[in-house]
Amino acid sequence: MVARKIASKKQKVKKLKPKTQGQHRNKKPKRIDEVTKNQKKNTEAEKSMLGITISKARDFSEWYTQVIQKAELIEYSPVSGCMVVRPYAYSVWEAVQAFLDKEFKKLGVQNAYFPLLIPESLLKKEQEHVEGFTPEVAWVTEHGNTKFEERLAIRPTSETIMYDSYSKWIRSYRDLPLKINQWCSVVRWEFKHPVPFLRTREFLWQEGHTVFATKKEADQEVSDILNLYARAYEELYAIPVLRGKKTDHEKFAGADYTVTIEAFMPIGKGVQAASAHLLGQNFAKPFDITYLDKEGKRQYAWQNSWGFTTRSIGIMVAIHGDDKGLIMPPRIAPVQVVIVPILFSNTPAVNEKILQLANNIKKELKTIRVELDDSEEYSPGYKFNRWELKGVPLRVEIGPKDLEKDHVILVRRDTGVKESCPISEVVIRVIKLLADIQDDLYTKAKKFLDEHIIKASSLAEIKKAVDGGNIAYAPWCSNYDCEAKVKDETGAKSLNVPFKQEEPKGNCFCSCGKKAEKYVYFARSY
Ligand code: 86X
Repeated sequence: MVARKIASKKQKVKKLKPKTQGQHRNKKPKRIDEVTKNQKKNTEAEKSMLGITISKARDFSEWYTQVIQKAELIEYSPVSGCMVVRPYAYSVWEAVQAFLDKEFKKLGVQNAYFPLLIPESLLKKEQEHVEGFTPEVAWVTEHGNTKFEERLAIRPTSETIMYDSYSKWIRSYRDLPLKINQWCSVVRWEFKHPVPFLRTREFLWQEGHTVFATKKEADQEVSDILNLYARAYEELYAIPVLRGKKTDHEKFAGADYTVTIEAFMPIGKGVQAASAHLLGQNFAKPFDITYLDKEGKRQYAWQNSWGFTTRSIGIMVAIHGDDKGLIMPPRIAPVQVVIVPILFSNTPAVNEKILQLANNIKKELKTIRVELDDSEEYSPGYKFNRWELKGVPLRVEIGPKDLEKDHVILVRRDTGVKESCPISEVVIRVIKLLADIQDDLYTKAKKFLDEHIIKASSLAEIKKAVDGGNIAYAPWCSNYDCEAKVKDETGAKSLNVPFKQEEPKGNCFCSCGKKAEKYVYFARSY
């Protein structure tokens, strides 16, 4: 099934030129021995320019910074904390967007667009939700040289501006449910060190804002949306996630409760991957979102909000990448297969045949996102490195020897495993390999996650687990005091309280003497 999904995705990707040019131009086809010699030289020189110069295990943060730039995902901007999302990264976002948007529509959600600028009075209408965030709000204070009478916030999230409209639109039970989503960017002036995708001051997201007559419907939707978010991570990004409820202390202040999916970074930190909130009637009251029920009685409506961001791209880079660069899971890879013809022969007729075959294979793989790298400026070795850096899941090599044998070479990006494949079987084999790569990336990440969840029944054990770069899974009495002790003594936060868990036996981890009610995950986090 995965194979079919991969095959049905059509996406066009702009051909990207490497930044580094000049030294290694092999304009004319060369003799094989000559090229092999040069090629070796090239690889060394090229590596230092194009390749990743630090290992992921040695210095993760430097590795990440190099990968996202060298793979042409982002460009830094003149404003700290803002970034340019380049076509190669935007294409990933479009794939995830397409999936989520389709699923939202199946749930009856419509897209709309609300203003970027929010008057201060409106933003502050629901105090509880804005209070903690005030220092993060960016303001527009003037036009030309004239000050505004009231400052305008650049939206950090759109609850207030949307609910101002909702209060006008909702009159009776017949107007419900109301389900609106918007795709946009938001600005939050974070003070922590910015990291592209993972923590930026402006980021792209979708925010869904829905209104129901009953809490029951709202509860159901929160659960449906979180499942959808989990599917985007697990099925598209090949990233396993932990589903659960935030503790009261970690939930969004404007919500009755918050549910999240959490992912696990290779440096041993948790990271919130997406969230959905049951807002209850916390916004309905200040914004006067009421409806007349069937008996003609006025009732406050029930609301949800939920969001998914480009942080997901950063999590994917961090989890799957290796010392050669990115590894893109096939289902969201802008280029799923790259064909590299090896034009070494000094017989133009042979090169011609290789190119013809390469073009034929490209045509046959029409349901797959294929790039044929037939540029004459670069050596095959250079091309291999470049497409590996960009994380293309599968490479097809076609050389003179392959031509003779009616075979091509297929090389997996994730394992480096090479195989020879008869030309007549290329399509079916490529589809199978892409599905395998997708599954294997997930399995590998799942194994890594599972191995790093450590059961801990005391504060000391939690400390040991999180100090070792793990997630602690600990029995908890549900009181904030005990949760706060973990933060104070280890620096770790609670990630969430998993939905699926066994009945905890015994007492709370912190020796408060109370009976444990639930298991909770703790980890250092982003
Ligand atoms: C919380 C809540 C919620 C819709 C989501 O998590 C998903 C999509 N919104 C967002 N939040 C704020 O409300 C917030 C408010 C201000 Cl004023 C701010 F500066 C930063 C904020 N950050 C998060």
